[in-house]
Amino acid sequence: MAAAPHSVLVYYPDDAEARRYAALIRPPRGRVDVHVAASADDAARVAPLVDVIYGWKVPPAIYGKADKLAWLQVMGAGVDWALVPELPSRVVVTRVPGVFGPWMAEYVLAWCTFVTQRVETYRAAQRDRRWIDTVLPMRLRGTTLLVVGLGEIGRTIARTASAVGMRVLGVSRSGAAVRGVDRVYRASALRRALPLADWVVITTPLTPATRGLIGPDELAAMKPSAWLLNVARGPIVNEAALVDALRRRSIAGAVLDVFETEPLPKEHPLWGLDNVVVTPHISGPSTPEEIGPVFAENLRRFIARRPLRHVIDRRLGY
Ligand code: OXD
Repeated sequence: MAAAPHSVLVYYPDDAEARRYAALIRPPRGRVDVHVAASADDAARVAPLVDVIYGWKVPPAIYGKADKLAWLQVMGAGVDWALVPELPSRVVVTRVPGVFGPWMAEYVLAWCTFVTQRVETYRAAQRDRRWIDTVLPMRLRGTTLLVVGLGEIGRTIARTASAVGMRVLGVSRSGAAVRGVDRVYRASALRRALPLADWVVITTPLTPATRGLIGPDELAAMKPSAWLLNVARGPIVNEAALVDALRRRSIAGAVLDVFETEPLPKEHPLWGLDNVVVTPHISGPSTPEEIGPVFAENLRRFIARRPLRHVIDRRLGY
């Protein structure tokens, strides 16, 4: 039988999950062959055949063999892992719009509320059968949330926070006004914005410009009562400086979903700090059901030779 005109590699470093993504691809009959791989070796075997990769954490070594590759659709929120020097410049990279912001907005509000509703205090009292009616929760309404990175995810978090009465400030490269954000600061003015916030939420992509963006000086600029929430990438925050700030309680606490090294090593000090919440990179999960329709629409365009949607700017890194 003749090969179909297009060939897609579905790559996910877990076989069952790779198959779940592949099962939802319904290309027009005879137009697309679908290959599934969960290891670098399996991916390398089919790499010369494919013009499309639909993947997560694709091993860069396979690009050298993927001479026909024209399009990479990433399955996650961040594209930093995809923009490796091995990826040929002709390859168009597309992202997933609209999926992660709502998840992350719920995550951020949940953990802010975890703090204001003093969840740990009441649960601890319950375990001891203590009735602590002198301890009251705090209001979330009226507190100030600073979103560092006003892309689609940051804007969704900003809207959600504003809907529950939080005052929302933002930081972006341009400093341009954004609906629902009271004031947007340019990235160069980050340190002026930080002292105003009760919550600092990191949503910026990891690029050379944002690596280490939150270092000792930025942490020192935050209020001692403020919490840092990172749902973006670990290396945007200087982890050693953060541990130091948390130990000295120069900030109140941190909710961290991402780390310099993942999984967070067992011996890492962040595990043991009582003012830190560690979650295992789950604030914006990828599911085949949510990502599949985005890929399907672009696959139809690819087959019809129409321009792809949600193309990232490889120079900017997002
Ligand atoms: C990511 C994701 O890009 O979890 O980190 O989607």
